[in-house]
Amino acid sequence: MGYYRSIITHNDFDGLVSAAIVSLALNINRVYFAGPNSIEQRRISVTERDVVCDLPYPAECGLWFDHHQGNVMSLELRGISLKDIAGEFKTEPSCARVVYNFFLDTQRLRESLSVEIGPLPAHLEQTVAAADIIDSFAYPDIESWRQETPARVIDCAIKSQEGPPSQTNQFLRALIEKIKRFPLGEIAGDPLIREHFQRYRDKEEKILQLIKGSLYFLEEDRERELIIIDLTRHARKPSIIKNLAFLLYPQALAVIEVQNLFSQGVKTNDLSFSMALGFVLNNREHKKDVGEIMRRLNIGDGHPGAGSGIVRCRSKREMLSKKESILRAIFSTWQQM
Ligand SMILES: [Mn+2]
Repeated sequence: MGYYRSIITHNDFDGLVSAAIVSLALNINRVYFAGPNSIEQRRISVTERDVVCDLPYPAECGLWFDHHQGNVMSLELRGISLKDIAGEFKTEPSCARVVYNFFLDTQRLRESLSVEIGPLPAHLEQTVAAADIIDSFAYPDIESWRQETPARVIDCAIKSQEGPPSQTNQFLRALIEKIKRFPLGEIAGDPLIREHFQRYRDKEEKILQLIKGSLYFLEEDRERELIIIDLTRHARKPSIIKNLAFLLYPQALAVIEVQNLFSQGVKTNDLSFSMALGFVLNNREHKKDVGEIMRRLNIGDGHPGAGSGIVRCRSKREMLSKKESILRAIFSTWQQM
């Protein structure tokens, strides 16, 4: 038995690939899944014998691997120095890339970690390259995003999970075992993965209809640059994939989704805005920065490609008027960039 006991990883494609690599390298088979919030709210206990991937830094852990710039900023706020943390942080397109490069350097590791490092199979090279694209959303156009590559099929299968946590975790753990052993092409052909993928595509079709019925442009937006998806009329929390809006308006430069916040399933008057750049901007020089818009309006944060904000309202009337004024402020800030 080595020193490290278990892996705690993000429950997305990047997190699964990261966990597969750590599992092979350190020979640990116990994996737990988490989202960023459950780490920040300390809902999961993490010890010095755990390896944490693609998640915020917990109170303590054995090894930490990550690539989110925001997580380093919050470390600084907590007065923790990166130098004092074992593992690796790099602003790579995926955490899988950070983990992969770290464990490739086995010679150095044997000395510094004083544990045996297992060999990494050759197929992981391509798996990690796929994680880079998926996690950084590096698609040149909407067609490439929609293409059924093995990585996308698996990514959608992961996103289609909606059963009880025990069932989802079982699915994710089995998938990690496959990622360790087989190239993505083989995994994507698995009938179970296909079935989950198809379920995701069916859900997407319904979401596309919902988006069609909730989409508009501001009057001042004559070039139709900024797609607005307004979901505030829904009594129950709709969950959408806002990038699907670019199927309807492929030339639009950005999309913004506005909806009410829900508290324990009950609709509140508070608003949430979430915005992302369009595919066309991936192929040209520009100065648009979504995170900067959220910060300038003092409603939230993000990075250049995507960001979100929250606006509190005391009544339905205030909610409706703020929705309008914030959307217009976002658009005028956008135009000035
Ligand atoms: Mn990631």
